[in-house]
Amino acid sequence: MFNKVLIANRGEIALRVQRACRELGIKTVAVFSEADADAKYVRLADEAVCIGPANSTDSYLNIPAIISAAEVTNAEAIHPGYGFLSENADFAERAEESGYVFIGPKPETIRLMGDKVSAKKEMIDAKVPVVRGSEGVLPDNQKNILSIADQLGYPVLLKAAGGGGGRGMRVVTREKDLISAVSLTRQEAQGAFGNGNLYMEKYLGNPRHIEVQVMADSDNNAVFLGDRDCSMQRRHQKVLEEAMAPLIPAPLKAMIGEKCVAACKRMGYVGAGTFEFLYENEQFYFIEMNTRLQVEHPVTEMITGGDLVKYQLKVAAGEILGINQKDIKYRGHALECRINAENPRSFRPSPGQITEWHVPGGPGIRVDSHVYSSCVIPPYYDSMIAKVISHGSDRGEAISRMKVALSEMIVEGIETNLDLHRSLLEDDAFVAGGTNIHYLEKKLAAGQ
Ligand code: MV4
Repeated sequence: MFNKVLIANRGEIALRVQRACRELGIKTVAVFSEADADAKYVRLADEAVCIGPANSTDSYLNIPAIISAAEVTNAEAIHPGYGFLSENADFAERAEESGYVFIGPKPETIRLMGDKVSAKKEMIDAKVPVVRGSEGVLPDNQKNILSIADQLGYPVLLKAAGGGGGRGMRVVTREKDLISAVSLTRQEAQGAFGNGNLYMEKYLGNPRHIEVQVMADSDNNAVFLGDRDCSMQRRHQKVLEEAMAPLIPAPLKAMIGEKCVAACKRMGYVGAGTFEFLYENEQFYFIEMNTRLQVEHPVTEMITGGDLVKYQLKVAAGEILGINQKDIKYRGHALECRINAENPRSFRPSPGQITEWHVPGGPGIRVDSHVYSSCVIPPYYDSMIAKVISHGSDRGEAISRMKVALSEMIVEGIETNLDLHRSLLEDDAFVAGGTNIHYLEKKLAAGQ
């Protein structure tokens, strides 16, 4: 096992990774920007290195500064967390060239999944079901583009190969809009990702967003650790997640899980990964793969009893996973509410000083947060300040426990989305389970 790991991230995930390291007897190096000098994760780390000014471009995205921090502290490995450089293949490559283990899949795997066209091709080859669409990159020829859309039937969705997570997409409902939509989306993609390649898919109207968690070691062992439902979202920001996804037949889940495992083995995947699917009319359609640990990993940990970060550290150090698929047992149900520092009506970030901070507790409650009373939430980064996770013997108990938890939670000095979560937990459609990706936005638009 490693002696010392550098954590190339901030906030709650920096603390989460630090805790796993400490359990395994690994020393930790925190890196921080000038805005995070007083952060909890900085104080708790064995060592801390300032890597630049508040702006993430100059600090948490500054590859040379992070590699230098690893050099001066003699770290052996780098954990990228989520966001920032976690899915940057160049960062993974440069870390390895400088002699550090990147805690994640190989750079070529990150690159393969980062290009959404090559990712989709890989899944087709691995027999993972995908959304019907153009085979590969859209051609330049207008007639060919029109004929692909004609075969799929409208509406179609244009997606950028360099996009992902909802960036670089456009729905086209009529043939007469297609050509201008292609050139506009291409221009936007070229500007945003430096890659004008597009692909086209049949647009699914009312899907759910279901994802499968996988974990693989360097000896080509791979398992899936159940699934999550992340349909409750607004503008591609997840709000509330759960494991497992409700109301999906177990045999269908087992089938899709096995296909994800086969895909991992086929590409020599190492580490934690997530296969994202759309789920509509009892069918799964692959959309993207995330080659990192995800924000919502705790709900999977609650139902499986495993520690995903410890698994990541183990397989990165070259140890075998040591878990067989048949030994993975699912227990109960878990929910995660993302608590954000934001205005409850405009959803704009609400940074500032937290004057009162009381976190909930009790049976089945876990709070992952880097926040403390009197701390200042800087305006430069993501507005998530805590994840409240509940676990119960079934979905009903997980909901009840979450309601009690949120009724105890007090955050003062800044605005939060706590009331949104409280109302969602009382929402009949949410309580019934299985709401689709548009549900929350429609509910908010209706002013509920
Ligand atoms: C889609 C889709 C409908 N049909 N693809 C958005 C994020 C990116 N990961 C893929 N996304 C979508 N792809 C087809 N063929 C609808 C979405 C989508 C969505 C997906 C997951 C979670 C939230 C979403 C919100 C809007 C659109």
